[in-house]
Amino acid sequence: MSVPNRRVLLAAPRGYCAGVDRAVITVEKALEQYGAPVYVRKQIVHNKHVVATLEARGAIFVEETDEVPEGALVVFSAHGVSPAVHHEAADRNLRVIDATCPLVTKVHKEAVKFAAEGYDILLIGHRGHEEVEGTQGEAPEVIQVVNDASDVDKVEVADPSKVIWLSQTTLSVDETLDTVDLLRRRFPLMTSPPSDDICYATQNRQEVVKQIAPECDLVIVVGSRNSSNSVRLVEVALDAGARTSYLVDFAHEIDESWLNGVSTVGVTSGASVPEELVEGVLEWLAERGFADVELFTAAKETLTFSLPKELRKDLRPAQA
Ligand code: 0O3
Ligand code: SF4
Repeated sequence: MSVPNRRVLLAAPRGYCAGVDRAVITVEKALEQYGAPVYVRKQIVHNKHVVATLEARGAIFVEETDEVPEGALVVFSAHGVSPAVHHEAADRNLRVIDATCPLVTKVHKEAVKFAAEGYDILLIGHRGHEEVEGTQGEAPEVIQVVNDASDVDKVEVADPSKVIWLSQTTLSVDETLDTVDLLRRRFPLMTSPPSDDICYATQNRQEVVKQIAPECDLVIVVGSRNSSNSVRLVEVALDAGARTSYLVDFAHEIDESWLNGVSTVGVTSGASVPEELVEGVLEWLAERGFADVELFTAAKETLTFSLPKELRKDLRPAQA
């Protein structure tokens, strides 16, 4: 039932990016091809529902490779791993399928290249996040993590003319540029990454939220608490003028009171979120008079990635 003056602005793009799609399909196809159990180091992507669904099909999620039986199959998550993790897996004779997103691998390669050229690398990102640990592990002796503005003054470099900043792929674009400005005040000769490290999907999801937020009394972001890119969407919505914004994994987590005095609700989802969860939110809203849904598109996405080579070699051509 739609009620006059109540509407939903549905953001596009939202939900799965190319790297998440590839990683989730990798685990599904590994289960089909080799049978359960398939071990997965860390959550394949940071989404409760995805992890629970794959678990129900026979995936076993572990924190570290030493929890995987010798010789078993392990998938590395989309967020990437350090070379040390590859070595640990080889030491245990594990069969590895690496589902690291190619856009995360791109940042790893930048880290290796600039470390070899003698740069100090300032990696802007969240300390403790898997992606940051993986990238830092490529050259730990020359990579310092800059978690936020408060870290800028703590950075120490060997040669201020040989410094480069790199970043995690899922940060707030605006906040990162602010941190870069602060770093540049300390290191005016600092080099920038050869291309954007914050990936196309992160940027597009933030851009559309920025465009709809000023019109929204409430923005609901579907995503999990440990999903960096999803959490950033709530922050971006509030910064861009949404009156309120909340992150929910599922429709049943929405609080009825959030709708008090609300006429326009923005809806979006993080890069690790299956569309069925957004559909659940739209149904929940429609039942409360928000049945009028306007799609707001800020960009078209067409990128896809081929499956990891370790899996492709075992698949029939039609499956790969
Ligand atoms: O990195 P983040 O916490 O946002 O991870 P998600 O939610 O799994 O989304 C996919 C992003 C990714 C694999 C690294 O870029
Ligand atoms: Fe890859 Fe970007 Fe998706 Fe991360 S958010 S998995 S970098 S496409």
